[in-house]
Amino acid sequence: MPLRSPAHRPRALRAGATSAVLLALAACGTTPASSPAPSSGTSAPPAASSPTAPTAVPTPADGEQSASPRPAPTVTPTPTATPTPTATPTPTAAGSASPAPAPVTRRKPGWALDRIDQRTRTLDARYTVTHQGQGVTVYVVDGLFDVKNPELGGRASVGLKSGRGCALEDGTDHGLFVAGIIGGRRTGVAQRARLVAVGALNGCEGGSGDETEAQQRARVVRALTWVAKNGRRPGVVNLSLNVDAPAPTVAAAVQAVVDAGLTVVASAGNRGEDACRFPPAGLPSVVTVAASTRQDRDAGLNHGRCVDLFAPGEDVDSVVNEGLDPDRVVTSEGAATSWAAPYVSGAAALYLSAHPEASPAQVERWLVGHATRGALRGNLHGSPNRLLHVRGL
Ligand SMILES: [Ca+2]
Repeated sequence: MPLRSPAHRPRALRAGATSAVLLALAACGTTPASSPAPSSGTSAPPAASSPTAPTAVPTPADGEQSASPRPAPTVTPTPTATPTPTATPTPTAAGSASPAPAPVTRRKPGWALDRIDQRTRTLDARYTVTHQGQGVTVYVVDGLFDVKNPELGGRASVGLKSGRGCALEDGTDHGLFVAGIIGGRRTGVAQRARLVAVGALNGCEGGSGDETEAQQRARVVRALTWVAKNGRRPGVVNLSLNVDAPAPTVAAAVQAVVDAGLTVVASAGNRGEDACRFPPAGLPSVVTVAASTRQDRDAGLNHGRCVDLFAPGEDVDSVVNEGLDPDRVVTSEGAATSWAAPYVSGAAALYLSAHPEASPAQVERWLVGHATRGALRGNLHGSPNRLLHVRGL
């Protein structure tokens, strides 16, 4: 597949009614794939976010279907999720880590980094932060990926070796792309955060095919349980995946991670439906992230009262394997909440590097309270009008 395919329309990869774990990397059928805007040194954008919702299990031959129509939901409409609290009052002292570091500016970043460090829409071709995630560990609960990729700056390692990676139709590695948004040296929000790969998937399309729905969930639960037991504070857990039905075991495992003091960030999901129905989106104490576009519009994916805030999720830059692109950085096409959540995870790492003792509730309160209000235009489908903002630590 050509890496540059501006007219590429993402194709559906999702499996049929048996799928339980959906990677949140949908393409929004209503969102035009805008032309890629390579940032400095980046190149060749493959359509990184092709599938509407590839599953953790091998996908049957749905690869040819159009992504536009929402697949008939296999969801059981029984939201176990409760709305995520927008603010939790636990003002314990979240001590400052160190003397205020000097701001660091990256020039010509991708539009997403450029956007989240400023309140206004007109981009200034700069991404400036003071804290950079130093001292913070971000757990990427996802398909396993190559932690040696130079773009991860030697800061990544494998925590739980379980299952295998998820390579999207165009070759983009899902977990790697997520990790690159969190902490890639050129594309990451938090360029000094540690990244830990926690295996929670077993492929995502056309692969193994031998895991049942229960096995998929069990793998996600196992990954979360590992984090709850082994996760280091200050820490953040990124979940760019969703379950398409109520899942008490997943909810309990997520809560155990929060109880262990780690901040959990989840994608809202990509069906264009109520995010509350796709845990871990909307679970208590989880920061739930919807995707916005370069034009500050709702990307049209999951939405509603369970969303805490928006972050960029369309045409974003991140890391791929060298075999896919020699520069290892590409711009995705289409929209995906898989790509939006890691911007918030990176932001949580920035905050925790300034306030290492902060509780998950405090981190969430900062993320939500510090977001830019009223920046998003158009119909938000019931989601709050808040856009991630990272300056001012
Ligand atoms: Ca900027």
